[in-house]
Amino acid sequence: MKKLLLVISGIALISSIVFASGTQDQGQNAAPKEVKPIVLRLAETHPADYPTTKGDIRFAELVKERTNGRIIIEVYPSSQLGQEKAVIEQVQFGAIDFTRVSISPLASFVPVLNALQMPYLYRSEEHMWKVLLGPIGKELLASLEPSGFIGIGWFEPGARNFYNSKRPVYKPEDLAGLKIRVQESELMVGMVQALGAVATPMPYGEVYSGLQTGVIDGAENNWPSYESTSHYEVAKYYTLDGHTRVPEIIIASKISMQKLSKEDQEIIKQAALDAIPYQRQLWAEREKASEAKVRAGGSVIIEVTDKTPWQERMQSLYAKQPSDVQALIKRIQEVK
Ligand code: GTR
Repeated sequence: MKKLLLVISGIALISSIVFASGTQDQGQNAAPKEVKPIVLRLAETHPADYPTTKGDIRFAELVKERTNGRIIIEVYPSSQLGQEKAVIEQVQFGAIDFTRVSISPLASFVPVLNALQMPYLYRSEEHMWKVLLGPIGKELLASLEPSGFIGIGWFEPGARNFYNSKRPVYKPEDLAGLKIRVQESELMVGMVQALGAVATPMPYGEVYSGLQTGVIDGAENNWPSYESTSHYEVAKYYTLDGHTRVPEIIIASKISMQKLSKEDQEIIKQAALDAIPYQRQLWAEREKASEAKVRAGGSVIIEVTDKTPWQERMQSLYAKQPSDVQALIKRIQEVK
């Protein structure tokens, strides 16, 4: 009897081992293969707490959510992946997948974009957004493709104003001879020259030391950038001439996007569009907060009541534009 019991329990043990290992095998075969997410990189020049960076992060979150974690976009803030122009080049050859940049440096690659950043072009922020979200904005996003980029979406750029460390500027003549940093953009060089100042193109990250060492006397930017970079501490005269609204854009590398399915490409585009209201909301809040901080910091803020003399100086710049840009400018002006 004892023998029989031993044999039975022996058989039971063996069969349970076989069964267990069988289910284990079966389990391994049946479980869905662990799919590694596609990890893509987005380069941003601003710090992590900046409204535009937060907009990028929202965009990345929406993509992750809507692809159930299959596509992860990692946002690299604070120019960790390089300054804007260098980053754009890397996006063009697929070494960086996405970037959020100002269209100013991008227009060196796709000159028709200049139509969107002409000085004193928009009547208001609303006018600009109507253009960006309407047929013109869509056409211009599509116009990037032959240059190796996929236009994904727009972000709020605010209005840009001149600032300098030398003197209060009330009218264009007051800028005469001042060395003003501009973005790496031919159009912006032309704009500053038309105002009688000396244009110095340089990357954003070099402006603070440029101001500090006197390599430049001034620059131009919106309230949040003037504040977040601490430029206001070294160049305290800020003139509210609002010469440009230079749309911010998210672009993807065509090489990176082509590796994704059409559905995923659509999810990415839609996610960027859906991040816009969030970025605009944060932008409006930060604009106010930055203005308050700059004023409290002792900057001298100069209001410009009559922009006519500034606008008149831009006539030659408008006249110089090629016919495709001129045609777009006309259409933009006609957007009601
Ligand atoms: C900021 C813009 C940046 C960068 C910078 C500059 O307003 O958000 O992307 O272009 O201006 O002046 O270089």
